[in-house]
Amino acid sequence: MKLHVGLPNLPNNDVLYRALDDILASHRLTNNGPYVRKLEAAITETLGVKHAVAVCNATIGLQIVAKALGLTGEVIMPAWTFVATAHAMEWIGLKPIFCDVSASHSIMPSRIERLVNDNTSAILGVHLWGNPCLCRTLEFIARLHEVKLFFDAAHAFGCSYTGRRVGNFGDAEVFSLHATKCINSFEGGIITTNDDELADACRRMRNFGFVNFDDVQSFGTNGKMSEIHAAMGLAMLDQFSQVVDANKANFVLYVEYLESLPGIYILKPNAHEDHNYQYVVVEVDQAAAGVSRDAILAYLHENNVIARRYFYPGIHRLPMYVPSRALPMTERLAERVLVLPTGPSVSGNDIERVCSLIKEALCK
Ligand code: T4K
Repeated sequence: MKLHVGLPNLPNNDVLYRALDDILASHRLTNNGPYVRKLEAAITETLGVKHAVAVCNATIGLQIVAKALGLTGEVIMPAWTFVATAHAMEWIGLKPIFCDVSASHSIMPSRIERLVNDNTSAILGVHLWGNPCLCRTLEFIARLHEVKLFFDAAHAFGCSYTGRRVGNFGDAEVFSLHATKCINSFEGGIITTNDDELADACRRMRNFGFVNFDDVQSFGTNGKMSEIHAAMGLAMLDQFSQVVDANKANFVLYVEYLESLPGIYILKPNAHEDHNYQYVVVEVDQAAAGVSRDAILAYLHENNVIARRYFYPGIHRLPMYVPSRALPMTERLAERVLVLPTGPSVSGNDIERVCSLIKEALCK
């Protein structure tokens, strides 16, 4: 049996089947129906944010926010992220300007200052692995340079920064509810903001620019979430705390097994903040481990553990983005990071097996 990174968490089947019956009986399948509105209300409540706008995925969500903010020219962002962050901007004619990250894997505020110029319209931070950026510092820099600030919060549902839930920082934030995320709606995304006008613009733009039945007030796209997607999101939201508990227990076990291994460092979230523990991220220091990250990865794959080297090689090294300046920390992480399987379906025995395989790989 293969162990995957990102095996979807599943809801209570009966809850979902009942919702499907209800949706079919109502004939309301999409276009801001009651399940979408209920999901949005539940998320505003959970995150303590004023507005949540459900969309079909986070990639489209990022584009809608960028359009609603009226961005032009350049957007400063990390290259150490999933390719969607940058592709979303390129696809709507904005130019990603890649900034290096710090050892915590988040965009480095001091480097942003060097990249801001007259063409910069925004900073796009990424709360990678659920670890929040230095949001307050970024808010200060954005204000100072009069540029917009938004966040790719794809990994960060339920995480907090300075005691405040992610979803409340910058002009807007965008979560992913993709199947591989800790709460999923099959596919889906959520835009959050505390700005009334921005929320209105996002709602309009996810529905072709429509306000009411036949009043098109702006350009827009089809970024709507359907009712069955929202029902899945609601069913998963009900189980969110169990998912986090299971992830956290797994994380603690991984730390226990891996901490003493030479050259294997586990990335630890800030214990004083809320976290979803949805990714178990280790860094392999080849000099200390005596073996490369890729050798460990290959050994795990040979043994049916489908660990991942997210997000190799860094977006700035992808052919469609070259030429790009060197980003030393991004390159270092791209050579070292290994993401291990977790989630409620991964047992303590599974984790023991994964860690034993890593140990064997070190001794080969
Ligand atoms: N920003 C960031 C920082 C992101 O990480 C992402 C998405 C986005 C933005 C964009 O969000 P969305 O537009 O997707 O809402 C996955 C996901 O496709 C992607 O959503 C996610 N990040 C990224 C980190 O991971 P892959 O290519 O690694 O997924 P895949 O298909 O290899 O799935 C992982 C494993 O899970 C597989 O080995 C098998 C298993 N699996 C997967 C799916 C989808 C299943 O068993 N069943 C399934 O239905 O990209």
